[in-house]
Amino acid sequence: MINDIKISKHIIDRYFNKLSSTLDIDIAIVGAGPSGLVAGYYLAKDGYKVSLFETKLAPGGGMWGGGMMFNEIVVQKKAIHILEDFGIGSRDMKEGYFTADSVEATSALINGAVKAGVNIFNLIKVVDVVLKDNAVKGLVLNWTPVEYMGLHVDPLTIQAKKIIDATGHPAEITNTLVKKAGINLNTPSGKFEGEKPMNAAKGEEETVKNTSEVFTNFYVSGMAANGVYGGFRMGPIFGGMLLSGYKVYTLIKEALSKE
Ligand code: 48F
Repeated sequence: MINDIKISKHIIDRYFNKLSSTLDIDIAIVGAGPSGLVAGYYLAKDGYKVSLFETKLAPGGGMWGGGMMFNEIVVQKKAIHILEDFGIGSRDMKEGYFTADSVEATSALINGAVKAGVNIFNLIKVVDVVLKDNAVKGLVLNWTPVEYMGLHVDPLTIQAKKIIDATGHPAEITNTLVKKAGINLNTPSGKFEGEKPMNAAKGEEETVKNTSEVFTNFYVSGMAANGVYGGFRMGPIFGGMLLSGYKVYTLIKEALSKE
């Protein structure tokens, strides 16, 4: 006979194992959009301990809705190898542009990341970072509903060797770091530059170029990288996001191999 209390017990036991094994990890990623999921996938495949925090119920970020809710995305040729790694089908649309079903693509990125070993925590909002010895050393977490309802509940903290801000357009974690700690970023001005308007060609290139360690142990990827460095937006073409996730993976792998 199915026992109601056993159902609860197994969920609670399993979740708390997952949560306590996340207290001290190699890489913590904030935001389960395409760049965060791709970075997590490759890092976990290499054997690193990776957790990813997503404030919303459903991971996937801005990829589900395609362009203006037409649930198709465009991916340029040079990023197709990443779609292939995740088993995502794409259709040649001509002139070097491919299309993919955004629901298939998003669900496959999530599934791939989880299967590779990324611990995804949805419904958890990252509200701050741990700053010690002029380096980012961890993240401060709270339940999304606590933040949403403005409840006065203190957060909990985890530590990680490397942190990725993959929060998309708002670059929320970098913003918080700059506002609260007044630090200088590795941008040309040392400041948070702010995203520029639409220019897909430039935006796509800049997303990958701007993906970098913007403060000690602290990396930006995807649209957050463009927000921090003052890059252009690009709309529903996603090759840059995928390649940015791949780039931040290579940067972190290289940095960790030297430690
Ligand atoms: O925005 P998002 O998809 O980030 P991305 O990987 O991709 C950008 C594209 O989707 C699109 C675009 C491409 O042409 O312009 O916008 O850069 O995903 C960011 C995720 O971060 C979550 C948010 O809910 C979203 O799913 N997020 C934002 N702030 C927090 C957060 C936070 N403080 N804590 C946890 N998750």
